Amino acid sequence: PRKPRVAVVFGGRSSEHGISMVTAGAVLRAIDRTKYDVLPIGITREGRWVLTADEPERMAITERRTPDVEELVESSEGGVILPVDPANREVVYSEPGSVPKALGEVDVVFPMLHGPYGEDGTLQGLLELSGVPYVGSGVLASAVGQDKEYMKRVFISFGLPVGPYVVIRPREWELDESTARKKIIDFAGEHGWPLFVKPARAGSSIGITKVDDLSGLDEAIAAARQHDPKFLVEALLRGREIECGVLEFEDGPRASVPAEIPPVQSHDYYDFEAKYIDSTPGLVPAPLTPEQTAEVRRLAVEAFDAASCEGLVRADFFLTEDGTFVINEINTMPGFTPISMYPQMWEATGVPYPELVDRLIEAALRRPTGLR
Ligand code: G1L
Repeated sequence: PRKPRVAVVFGGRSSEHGISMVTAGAVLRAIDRTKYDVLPIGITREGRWVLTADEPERMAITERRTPDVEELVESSEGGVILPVDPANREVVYSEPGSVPKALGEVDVVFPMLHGPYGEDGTLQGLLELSGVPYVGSGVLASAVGQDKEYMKRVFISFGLPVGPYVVIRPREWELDESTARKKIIDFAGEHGWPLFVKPARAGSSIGITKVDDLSGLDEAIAAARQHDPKFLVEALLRGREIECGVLEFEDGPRASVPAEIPPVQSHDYYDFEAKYIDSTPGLVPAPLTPEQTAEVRRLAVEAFDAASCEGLVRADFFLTEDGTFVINEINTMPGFTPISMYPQMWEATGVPYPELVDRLIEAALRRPTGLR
């Protein structure tokens, strides 16, 4: 019987084009070629879908330069992938001015795109309509994972512990800035400064500002609203940052050993460069009591189920000074190079990187298409 064909989709129009490509290179290297055929599909910065060379060595970072899909386009003309024909699940490749050539049936897609049109559920929706199974969460969980307001609403409704926050919606701000500002000042009166102002729907730590007092508030709001007209204000949670990975096994989701992100002095929070490229600054496993470890693993699986995640999720917590865990967020597409936190947490749990990649593909292939 023929091997299942895995299409790895990476690059894209986001600022994390290079990170996505580096990560896809690691995944391409880890896929067992005796078991699967692979189809590397790059999306250029302009948004063209192209077949790339299957040369993961050329997808690494060199002297602080990240690779670019454009450099790996197979044909000099740069043909275009017409996503997928739902009738026969064929991915089609078209050289400019020529008849499209079928690339063959795709059995599963490994989506590796960041931000809008990647991890927010839209690509997952295209794949649903195409009837092609894919790795990771579906439309709903991806969208919930991308919107900090709805993420918190889901956690709260499932009884998970969430920190104090307020949401300012686009019309609320546009119609009456001063009332919206008062809502934030009242929140600060109750929870104290500093506050964090965050765009509701932006990946990583983009557009987030720590605000020490009223004088910095308007600038922080403007920064957040550059990324999303909806924003959140959160209280500072004093305590330790603990993360936990969840992975779908044959019999359901399991949590990894947790990790601790030590506080950083240089920047106020863990930025996306640090998250995706730098070697993990985390302590794996986190130095926690057996009871704390069990508790955070239970909460991580509850968060996975609350958001209807599939495949994997990274759940991020604060262990507050009173000894209780508060869930900060989930990430349906966590940093995924072999040195990123999520793979490191599974490595420490006994699942090496190639097995992790294989389990994700297997979970996607087991999943029925359509309602589930
Ligand atoms: F498909 C998975 F496994 F769900 C998956 C896909 C993508 C896990 C992690 C990622 N991560 C990335 O693609 C990225 C961190 C490079 C950009 Cl979101």
